Amino acid sequence: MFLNSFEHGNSLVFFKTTSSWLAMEKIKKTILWDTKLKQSNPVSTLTELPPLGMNANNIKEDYRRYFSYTLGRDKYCRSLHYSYSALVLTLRDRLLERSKKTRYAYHESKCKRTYYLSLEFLMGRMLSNAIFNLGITDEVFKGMQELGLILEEVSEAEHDAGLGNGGLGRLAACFLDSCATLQLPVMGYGIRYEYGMFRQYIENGEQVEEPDHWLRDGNPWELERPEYTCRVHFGGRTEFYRSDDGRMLARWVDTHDVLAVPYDIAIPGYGNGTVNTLRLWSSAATDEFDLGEFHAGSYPESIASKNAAECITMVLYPNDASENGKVLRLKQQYFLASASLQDVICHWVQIHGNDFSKFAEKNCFQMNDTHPTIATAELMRLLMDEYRLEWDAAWNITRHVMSYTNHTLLPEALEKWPVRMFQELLPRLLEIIYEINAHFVSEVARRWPGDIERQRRMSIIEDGHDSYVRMAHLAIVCSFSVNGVAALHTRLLTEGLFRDFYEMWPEKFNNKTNGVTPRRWLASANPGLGRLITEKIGNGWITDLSQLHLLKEFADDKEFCLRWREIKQQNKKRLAAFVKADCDIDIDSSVMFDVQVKRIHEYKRQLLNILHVIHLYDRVKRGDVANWTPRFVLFGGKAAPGYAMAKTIIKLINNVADVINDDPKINEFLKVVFLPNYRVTAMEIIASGTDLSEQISTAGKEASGTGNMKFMMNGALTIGTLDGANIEIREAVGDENFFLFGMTAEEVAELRKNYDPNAIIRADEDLLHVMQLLTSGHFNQFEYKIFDAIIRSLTSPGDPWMTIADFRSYVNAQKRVAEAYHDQEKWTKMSILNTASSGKFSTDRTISEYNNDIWKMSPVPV
Ligand code: JNB
Repeated sequence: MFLNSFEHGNSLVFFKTTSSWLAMEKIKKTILWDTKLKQSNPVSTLTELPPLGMNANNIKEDYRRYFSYTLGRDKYCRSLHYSYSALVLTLRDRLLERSKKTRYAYHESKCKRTYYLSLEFLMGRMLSNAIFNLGITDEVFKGMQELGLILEEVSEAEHDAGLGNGGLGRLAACFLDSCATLQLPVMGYGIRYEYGMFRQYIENGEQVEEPDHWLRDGNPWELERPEYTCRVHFGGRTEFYRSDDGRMLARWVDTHDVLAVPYDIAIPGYGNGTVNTLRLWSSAATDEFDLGEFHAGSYPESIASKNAAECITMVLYPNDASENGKVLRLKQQYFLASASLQDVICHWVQIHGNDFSKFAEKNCFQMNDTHPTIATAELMRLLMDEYRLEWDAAWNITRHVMSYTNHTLLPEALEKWPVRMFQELLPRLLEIIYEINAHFVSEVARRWPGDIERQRRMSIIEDGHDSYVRMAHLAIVCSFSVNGVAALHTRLLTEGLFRDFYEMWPEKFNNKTNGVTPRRWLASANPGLGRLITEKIGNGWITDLSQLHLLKEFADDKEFCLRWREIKQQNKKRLAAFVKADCDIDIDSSVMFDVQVKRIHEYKRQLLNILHVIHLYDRVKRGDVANWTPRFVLFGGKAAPGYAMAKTIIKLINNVADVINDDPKINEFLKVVFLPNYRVTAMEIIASGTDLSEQISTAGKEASGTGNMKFMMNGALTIGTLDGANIEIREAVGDENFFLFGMTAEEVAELRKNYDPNAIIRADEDLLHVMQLLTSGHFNQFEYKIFDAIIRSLTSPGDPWMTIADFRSYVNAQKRVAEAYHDQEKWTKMSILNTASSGKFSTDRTISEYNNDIWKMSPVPV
């Protein structure tokens, strides 16, 4: 007989699994953390502490105390890590002080709250952002200087918190900054991965992945909150029983449980005293042993089973557009959803008891893509099974609190889970999903009687030999709001992927064009430009980016343009030094910096860019260099470790770069670099040093893009297709300040029917040359056939990305770019107008729209 046990005090308590289930549940809950509740509240913890000082001396004093005592270092310590840690602890105190005030303000105002559920928060470094938002940059700089330290060097000791893949994860981080700055009661819930996004090295031109054990030296920002630990169930089975009041209730039994331990990170608003919270869950084993093995003498095996539990939050999945049904990933998703909902509900019950009548009025959950969407069914389970609400009451709450954001149009990125996997891992959740689906499908049937095909298309369950749970359908059915992340993306969703749902519930669908936080991506990443802007129009732009339009009147001011150009020059030098340090290649900072940094994916078409590079190389070789604009073409980005084509693209870029950079006759015209390990911290240097931003995805494929906004804000010009937010960027800055090329989404769809890339190649002499260089093995002289897969895909009539179709139009646009760069005065004016028109792309605007249309909260001043 399988037994469960848990340790209580000194005695092990044993229960037969099912018969004593209720008794055990009761006790388990109370001893999760610490049974000893405070009997009285000692007055000392209730009285307010005096506020912590914010000047250089106060910072210095605290720093020295942390360095010498808490960390125990002395004057012989050479490692910057401890200086960094001592400074973070000093700042964390100031953040915790404000965080407490913010919590009290939220509590006392009884405000509505929103929870941002996301498997990814790509925070990057947090030190300079915290200092900046606290408004003490000068004081900290001074304090450190007096201690003989350079703040910038100390900052360099921080690891990037790489808890995300790309756009979706960084968007979540920018959102948190804007929510705190707008004083909105928003809490982020995520996973505290032990290993973040892998570190990328390039060896022999190929990507090599290395684990990113970012927590190895500890994370001084986080505050462990073991008292809020909760228990997440997996496996087991469900059974029905009659409750005291005679109702039939379900319960989930024989489960394997995992503990979720929260770690909090403070999220300061800019200059307003608000500090919100990002709560990250870490998995831990319960202290229950598998006593079957225990008594059979397999003590080590029974202890080893702890590993499985601790594994859940071990590593971030490094896929940015697809995922192939791994059970560990589903565990991560449910772990996040369940722990976060339990946390919110526990807090609710503490204040309101079991009265959920106002729960929907006061709470909202924003789901970042379908990844945390199991939260919908989990909320139903908690309300019904744990708090005994009837189905209708639970459903009425669920459908009024859940909202869903879609981030991708790629069909292969739409998550679906095998029903069998669900049945094994989350049997009670599957039951609930089936019931939600039964109600839903009958609603479809009432609306479109007899339309069986529509019912089949819309069903949450995809039936077949292997059945699947379609997570996007679950998300849409259970949410009151569904949004895309750029105007085109939202339109394509309602016309394509989600058309049936749009016909059924048009009122659910809305657009929220993405943004980026101007605090990190302009003020901090480009302090030189930030100062110049403030000098001209004041500092209101930092919290109201639309004010940047005031710069337009200076676009013809000679002196202003000169200073603008000088700052760009400085930033290009900084970027060149960064490239030199990482790749040992010298770049002349007066040439055009042409940059494409983002995840490597076929739809983003790094291949189109490299085809153009090869074309430029071919032109130089042919001596076609009249009126040449020298360029430095920079690539960066990670390939998902299992995505073979993306990895081959990296190899091709590197091989082309080697041929070009090793040829002194080419070098004065062209240099190409693949920068390894692209990440948030790299972008902070790249964005401000870029002249030309490459946003060249196949139209209809890039949901929004956010890198495009960072570049624009920092005065880069864009060469781009009519895709994602590019369309809105072009509208904002005007066609004359944007280099447009390529097919529209509609033209792509039309041409697909009879696409003949080989005919296009034959008809275009330049393209023919480029393809001949590729097929002749010019870039893989001793690496036989390694680029065949790329050539096949480019020349295949079935190529979904239709790279060849846009080549001519792209090359022509690049010619216009080169000409425009010749006229530096005109270029500078266009650069100014780009920054001046970027006001819309602040996440402050995005978040205000989320709040006005979806969350409907009032700001809470602290
Ligand atoms: C993502 C992303 C999409 C799917 C998965 C993981 N999407 C990540 C990006 C879009 C950009 C857009 C940003 C922010 O909205 O990062 O989101 O600007 O255009 O590509 C994913 C992971 C695993 C399984 C399934 C999907």
